Amino acid sequence: MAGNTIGRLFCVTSFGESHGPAYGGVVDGCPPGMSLAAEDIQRELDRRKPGTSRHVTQRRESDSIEILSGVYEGRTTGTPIGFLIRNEDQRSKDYSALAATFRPGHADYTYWQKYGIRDPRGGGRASARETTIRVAAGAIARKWLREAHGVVIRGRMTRLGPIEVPFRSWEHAGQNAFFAADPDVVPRLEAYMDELRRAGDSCGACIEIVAEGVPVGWGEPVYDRLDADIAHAMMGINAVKGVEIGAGFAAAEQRGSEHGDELTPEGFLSNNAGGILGGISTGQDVVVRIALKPTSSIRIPRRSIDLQGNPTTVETAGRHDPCVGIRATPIAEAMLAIVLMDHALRHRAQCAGVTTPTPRLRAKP
Ligand code: EPS
Repeated sequence: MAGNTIGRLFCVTSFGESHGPAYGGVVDGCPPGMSLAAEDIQRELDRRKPGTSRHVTQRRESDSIEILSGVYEGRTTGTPIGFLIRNEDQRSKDYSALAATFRPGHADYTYWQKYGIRDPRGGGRASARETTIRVAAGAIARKWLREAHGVVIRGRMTRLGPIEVPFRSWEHAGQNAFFAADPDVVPRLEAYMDELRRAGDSCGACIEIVAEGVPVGWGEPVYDRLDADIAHAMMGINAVKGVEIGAGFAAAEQRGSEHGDELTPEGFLSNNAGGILGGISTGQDVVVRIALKPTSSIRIPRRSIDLQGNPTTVETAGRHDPCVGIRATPIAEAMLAIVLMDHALRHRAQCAGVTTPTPRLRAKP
């Protein structure tokens, strides 16, 4: 009802605010018997955490996970997995001026009008720091998906502001602060970010996430299509303004003779569908792209209003990501994992015994 839970059979709930004592999550529905240690989750959290390069917020958070329940002698028990990540480096005075106005492009205004009360410190519930919980829950999902189905989920930045980031190889995406899969572009990205930071401005980014090894059949038509649930999960990430699956918006420019992925005994010949047809996975790679807006907390003065509606200007002090997209790759990977695991369990519940005479086609070679 209140929008803090995602998933039906693999069900993730988060709570917490950026300047409260902690964030926490509950993952309900994880099958019993999977080995799970805090380190399995910590590894993923460390990919997202702040302060890891000069291009992101300098807030110092260890993002250390404490597992509170649902694991006994190193294995999941099938009961709710509760966990906590304590906030360690709040600097709430940075936000005192913001309590009386609204940052253009931020949730300040809508939270205030909706609830009539808001915690302005660090953006409160609207803070991108909530994504720690998504990454922690996603770490559980991706471990289960890998072990139970051989699914591998990877992500990379495809655009930083005006700079397109080409693909060279997945291994490079894990070796720089931008999750860029081409090391040659990194100096340009760094120079762009250094200039942007000096100007006190911010920029957007695009991320691509690919899930390999998803079998044919996951997804529940008609309202819970796999692509609809992926879009729901991705749009739920702070700052996301666009989602594409497969050919995405470019599909509008294609002809049917070009778009439809031909089937041959050797497999599909292309993947414009992004691995999903009729809301059900095809067995090809699930390919998702998201666009993130520029961060709204910038040092450049912008016009706004005060609580009485009088004109004012706002400029945001404090520690902020000049581009939230730089840390978005592990978050988007996690959201895809959460959705895929939910649908894997749902498919197993209704259709586990289904067989057909038709061979399962290989993904595009
Ligand atoms: C955020 C504002 C900043 C960021 C924070 C997200 O918080 P603060 O002003 O308290 O430093 O540092 O990001 C994180 C701490 C994090 O872990 O991602 C916001 O408004 O979204």
